[in-house]
Amino acid sequence: MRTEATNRIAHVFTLFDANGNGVLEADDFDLMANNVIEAAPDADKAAKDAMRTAFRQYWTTLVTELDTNDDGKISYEEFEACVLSPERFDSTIAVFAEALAALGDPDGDGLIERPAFVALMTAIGFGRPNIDALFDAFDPTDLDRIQVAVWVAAIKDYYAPDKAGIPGDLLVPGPAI
Ligand SMILES: [Ca+2]
Ligand SMILES: [Ca+2]
Repeated sequence: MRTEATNRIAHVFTLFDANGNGVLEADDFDLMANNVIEAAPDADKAAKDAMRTAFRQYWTTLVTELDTNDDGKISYEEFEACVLSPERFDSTIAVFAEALAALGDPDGDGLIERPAFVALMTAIGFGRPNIDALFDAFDPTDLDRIQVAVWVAAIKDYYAPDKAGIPGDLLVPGPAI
């Protein structure tokens, strides 16, 4: 596994622990779903429902695949194993990525404006400089928009154990920024 992949996973673990108690549990994903949906006021109900379902599926997959000690919570040590067998998470990550990107594109034109992107990523908990660096790495148009498909692909790459030097690395706080 690449160090960069470990750093990405470690960062997302801290963000997904939305209630800050050091482990992931169902509550964290409900909390995160609410925060993210609130950050996309222009999205329609179907898109919001899809996001909520995607967060639930994400949690269900984690607890099914990774809860080694069977306590209904995912510790960081348990979570780390998700990058060791990415094929077990591909479909869940794909559903999550599509739902998140769809929230950022309420008019369905396949493009996401920077303020919508910033609002969603801030709701997840990423830092503003990191969010802007990522958006810039997606090669925005003259009107400061990025393609939905580019973002979806980047979310999938974020979890890939063998990838380094990718835009997603810009989300990890540290000297790279
Ligand atoms: Ca927690
Ligand atoms: Ca556990």
